[in-house]
Amino acid sequence: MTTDRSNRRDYNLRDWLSRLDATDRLAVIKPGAALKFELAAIANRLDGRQASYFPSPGGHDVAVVSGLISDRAWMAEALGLEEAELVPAFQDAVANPIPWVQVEQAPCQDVVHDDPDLTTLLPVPTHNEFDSGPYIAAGLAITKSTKTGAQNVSIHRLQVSGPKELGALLLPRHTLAFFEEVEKDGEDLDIAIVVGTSPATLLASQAVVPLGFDELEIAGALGGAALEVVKCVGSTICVPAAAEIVIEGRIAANARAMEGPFGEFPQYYGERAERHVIQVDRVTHRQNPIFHTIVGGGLEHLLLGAIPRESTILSTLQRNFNCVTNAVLTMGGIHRYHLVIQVEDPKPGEAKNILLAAFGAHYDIKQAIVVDSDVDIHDSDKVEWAVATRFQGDTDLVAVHNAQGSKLDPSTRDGVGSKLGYDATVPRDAPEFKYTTIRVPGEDDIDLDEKVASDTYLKDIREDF
Ligand SMILES: [Mn+2]
Repeated sequence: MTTDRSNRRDYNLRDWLSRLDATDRLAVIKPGAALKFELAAIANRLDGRQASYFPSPGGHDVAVVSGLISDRAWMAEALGLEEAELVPAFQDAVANPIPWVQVEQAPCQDVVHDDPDLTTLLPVPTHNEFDSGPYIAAGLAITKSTKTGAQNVSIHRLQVSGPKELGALLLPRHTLAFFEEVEKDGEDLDIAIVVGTSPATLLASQAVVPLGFDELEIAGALGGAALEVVKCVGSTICVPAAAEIVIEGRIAANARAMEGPFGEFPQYYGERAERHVIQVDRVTHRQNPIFHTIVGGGLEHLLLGAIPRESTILSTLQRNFNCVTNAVLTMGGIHRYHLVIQVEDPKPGEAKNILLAAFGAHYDIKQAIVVDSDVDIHDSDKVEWAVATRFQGDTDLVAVHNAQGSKLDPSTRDGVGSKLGYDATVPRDAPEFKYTTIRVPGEDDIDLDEKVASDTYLKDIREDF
């Protein structure tokens, strides 16, 4: 499974902004939009149509951008791909990562602040109504295992708690694993938070891959060339050289503080609780840096999770089931919880096995539907039609109760809930005509311009009405 990378185009952030601008997809916002609510309000109103660029938000001299990638087609374009190539390209990048190359000098270290005050240095916005305050929402957190030296990249919501303090939600994944390796000995863990990277790096950061995979190597493969990185000023962590802003610090051992609430992807708030604390030592940035923010619950937030998850889920399913051709996390299921799987000629009963495997592929998945190859899985009406006409609750339903789900789904019991699977494929032993879909011969070939009457002919007809 290798993809042709010759046409690959990895836009860096600034080139991508120029591309959006040149194609009427970048709204430049007048100076003065307030960082609290107003910036997010404008970004949300433009979400999916235009990215929003604030050259001087709230009187700040650092620009903010939001909505960089709020459509699958935009993401494909930013990587020099067709939309249908996006998930296969991500699968390929995960399977064939490209090691990064280290450079000595990098734009992201043009300016160095050794005594930064996060409350004034960066234009950090407050997004949703009950957010506890300003959040760095699009920061790529890079850490390094003290055991193996492997790096990890992930995005965590980061509350600005003080001039040099961030509150972080670390889910039980890789950043937390690296931190727990050192916290037991009372040691802090170095961290770099990178704001403003290429679309490829942003997408790669969300890869659902095992511990030990460096997502920056996936970013390189996705972009078609090794990523250039530079060593942090105060640690051995390597960060993308072309990044806009790098916040260097440490996840503090034996420190916890209140964090949240924060508006999350399910369109509800992540709750306030005792969370990890990051002490900030330094901020480096480009000349005239651009601060990227992802408004919680917006299309950019949803989409960045969707593509990498679809890729991993599809790879997992395809390892065991030859008949699986495609999978999509639907928008209605906030690109996390509801999955549609397409199959080509499954064996009797196989759809049920696929459903069970889907529940194991990612704990977030709550509902999965298997459909045949004649159903467009990107069209929710077509998927619903398949359920309406090819599914019966007594024979085609798989239900698993008291399973691990998403803690951010408010209907779960602290992340424990039910999973439902629908086999909406045509039964293999059904009489053929029973499921023959209706079709008017020649419908697709009709040239309406040729068949629909012109005005002069109509005049005569209308006199007969
Ligand atoms: Mn990881």
